[in-house]
Amino acid sequence: MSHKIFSHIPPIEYKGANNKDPMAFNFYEAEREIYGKTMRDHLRFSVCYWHSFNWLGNDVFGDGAFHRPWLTGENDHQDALHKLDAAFDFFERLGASFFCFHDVDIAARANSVKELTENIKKISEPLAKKMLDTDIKLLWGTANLFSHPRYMAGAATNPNPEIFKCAAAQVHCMLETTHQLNGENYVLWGGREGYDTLLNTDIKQELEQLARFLSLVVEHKHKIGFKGTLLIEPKPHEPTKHQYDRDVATVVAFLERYDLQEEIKLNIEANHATMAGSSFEHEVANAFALDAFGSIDINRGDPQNGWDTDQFHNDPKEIALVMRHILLNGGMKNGGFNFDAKLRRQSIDADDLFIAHIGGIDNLARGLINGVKLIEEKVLNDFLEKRYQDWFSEEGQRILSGELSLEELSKFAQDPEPTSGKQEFLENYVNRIIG
Ligand code: XLS
Ligand code: CA
Ligand code: CA
Repeated sequence: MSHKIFSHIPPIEYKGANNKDPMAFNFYEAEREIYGKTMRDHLRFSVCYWHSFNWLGNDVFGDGAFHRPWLTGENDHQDALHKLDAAFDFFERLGASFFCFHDVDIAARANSVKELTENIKKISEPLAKKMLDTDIKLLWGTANLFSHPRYMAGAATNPNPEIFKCAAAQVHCMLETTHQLNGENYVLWGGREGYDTLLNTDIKQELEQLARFLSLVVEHKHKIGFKGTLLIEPKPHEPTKHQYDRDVATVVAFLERYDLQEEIKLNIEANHATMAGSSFEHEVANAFALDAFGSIDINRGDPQNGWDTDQFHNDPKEIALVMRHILLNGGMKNGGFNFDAKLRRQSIDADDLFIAHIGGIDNLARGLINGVKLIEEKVLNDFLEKRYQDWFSEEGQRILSGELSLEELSKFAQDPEPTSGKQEFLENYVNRIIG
């Protein structure tokens, strides 16, 4: 069976920073404690089903290039079982504690929403057994509301309420499945919740539909007693020209308008941030500032093109800066780092899937170590504290509390001595620490 493709690979181990074995970790020591928590519990990394087990390496110009014996083309229940075996074999050898999947990733191919629901039920039992036997947990579940042609004009935002009902059926099924599998979160990515042209689109109407849909999901979550967090995953475009959930700030404003901000948090994907013209660090910091942080999909784009290349993240400096925000805000709670990342089409060896994840995990571990250094050395925090200290003076507090009017403030206004923002000093410092 599927085991064959990974059976030559021993469990991946930590072998130290200077070890040259590409099938070992240089930085990730699962049980190493940092601030009273193991690295494993800090990172809570997850492997995704779709890129790693459901994709043959096909792209818009070419066919599948990978050897994935469970993707026979039949896509029946046998294939789904075969895939399940292969996926858990991979998770175990890698030492992953979490995974994520869409409904269609895990189940046999269906011709209708009803059949999909039945297929999910059928695979749920062997899946639950695998999870129990291996102690591998579900970081989040989600429904694919973008691949089937019925969703070409959106799911919740479709002009046809019949399609809204299909989306409701899929989410109903997957929310319950996620709940049964003790999933820690449930993700809603608005893949086609947007438009290709305003010539055929009523934005106001579609936003109302989207808000209604999300309220229904919230209601059902409480009805079944699901304790996980509901997460929206922002992305500015692709597949549609414009997606309503374009970035953190847009989603938070939308949630507040419909009074959903306490119920729904955000799953931030690194490359979606860059596609939106922001940095990954900005999106994470903004989510914390707006009290909306939930989880992370970790990957990267390509600086020379603007599309969603979903590559494995490999910039330790960026991770260290992001990690600093996460640690300063109390660490990952029920979120995690999900590898929503895929191999390059030429990476056809079974080992490549391991090497990609090993690199991604090591990159996170290294970022964690360096993030801690940035915090311990206090240079950045001391600088920030000093920069804002006058706001904590008596007068600063009176301004913030609203005690002083515009008129009163204008009476005492006088130009202070300018101070330096010290950007280059801070950049040099960070480079020295992380270098
Ligand atoms: C696509 C998204 C998608 C979500 C889950 O760009 O990243 O994979 O994470 O539907
Ligand atoms: Ca994603
Ligand atoms: Ca992506």
